[in-house]
Amino acid sequence: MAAPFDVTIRGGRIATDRETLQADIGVRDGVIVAIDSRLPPAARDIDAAGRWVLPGGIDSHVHIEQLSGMGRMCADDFYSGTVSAAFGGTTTIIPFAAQHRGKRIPDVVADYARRAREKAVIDYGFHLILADPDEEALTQHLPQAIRDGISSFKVYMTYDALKLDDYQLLDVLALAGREGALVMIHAENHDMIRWIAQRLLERGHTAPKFHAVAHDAIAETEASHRAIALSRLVDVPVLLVHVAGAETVQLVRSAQRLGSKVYAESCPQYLFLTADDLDLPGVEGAKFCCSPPPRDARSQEAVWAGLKDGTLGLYSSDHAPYRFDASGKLPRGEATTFKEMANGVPGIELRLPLLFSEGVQQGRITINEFVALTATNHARMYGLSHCKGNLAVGLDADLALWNPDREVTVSAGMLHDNVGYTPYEGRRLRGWPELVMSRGRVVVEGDRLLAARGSGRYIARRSPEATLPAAGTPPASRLPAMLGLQGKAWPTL
Ligand code: DUC
Ligand code: ZN
Ligand code: ZN
Repeated sequence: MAAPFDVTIRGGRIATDRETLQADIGVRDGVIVAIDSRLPPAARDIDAAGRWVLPGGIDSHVHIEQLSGMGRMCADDFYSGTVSAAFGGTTTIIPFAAQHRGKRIPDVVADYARRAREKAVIDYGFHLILADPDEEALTQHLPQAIRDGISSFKVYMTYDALKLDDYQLLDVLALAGREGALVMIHAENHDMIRWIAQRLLERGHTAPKFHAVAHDAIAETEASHRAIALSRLVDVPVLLVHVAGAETVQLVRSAQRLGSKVYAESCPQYLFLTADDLDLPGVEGAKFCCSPPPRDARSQEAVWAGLKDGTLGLYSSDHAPYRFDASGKLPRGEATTFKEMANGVPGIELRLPLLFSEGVQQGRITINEFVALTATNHARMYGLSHCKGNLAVGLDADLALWNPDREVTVSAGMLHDNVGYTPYEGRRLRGWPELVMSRGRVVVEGDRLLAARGSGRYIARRSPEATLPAAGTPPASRLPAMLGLQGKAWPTL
């Protein structure tokens, strides 16, 4: 008789977002079909004794093969980006299909889809970056994109080439409410940043460290507050991406307690870096420049607390890979000012090892919180939980075997991205994903890549299915009823 499973993962400690158990996992046709003690032998048995068996990470904020608002191309294409993700224990990514003004959304989506199809080694979906929400986009192209599985869009409150005004943000929110999509917001006050930057440059303050001065935490908090107010006005949820500052964490927590439908994400750079890292000789600090910038020790603690208590439900990398040369960070070499450097840091491969080592191993979060923050909540928020984000019968066999005792000293040379440096150089981490499986295929084993270029699949996402808990009843805006804006109901977990 043929073995009942293609693969059995035997004897590991399994963690889901809710529980921890010692059991075997049986996989057939790429799907988990059994979780039980002592499953029968399979065509291939993988020994997981002494290992954590965790859901493969979902990284829902990555920039891959994307042209930035400043016209700079990312260093990673869909091959190097997904290979790097896989080596870090991530099995699904949601990068952006980035619209620039004047470009038609269907063309943008088709272009990204083709490039990803040819190169990705793990599964992926897409968000849209929406820079031009004109009538045709709002009435035809966005509803079609949502039907095609792109159920979230990112919009910007800053950057000359991308910024939407409040009127446009309300248009986008209203559409998302009608169609059951999620709006992700880059919340920074554009004019505050522009105003400070102009004065810094006039005084000859051009070094990378002034990026963090220009992107003051107040600019983040003000825009976040405004985004929440716009969301309340039309009664449509928002997700604040890359929350950096202590005040913004507190703002989100208070808004959630009042019942606002605001969700929030943070990233490794806000746990492990501060603005002081930008203060290096010459232009070296450009390697640590992202927007919003890393802040201070108090904000790091606030982000940890927010991840722990659920205020920040998502932990993503915001992998925005730019090389330390004219193609990315330094268009004018040593003369490059902080306004000209590409914004973004790499993190797709180290996102999980950093949180595992400094969060789980240091006792700041539990292993189940790790799973929720890195996989399950992303699946719920972004309409993937019918197939991804946990270890359960019926879900894709996307998982990683973590050796909790493996010690690693981070260096750029060990990573698989195409960036050439890492902001985490020299850090000592404990715990590493040694075997990574995507839909039942072993894609990484030790230092070997076993997946073929183009073997990742596009996943059409559904509407976000659930929200994170909201404590109160929102002070209701009567506007949605008066304007006929009611859309999809958003259940509470
Ligand atoms: N916003 C991002 O989300 N990523 C990189 C830079 C930025 O401004
Ligand atoms: Zn952003
Ligand atoms: Zn980003």
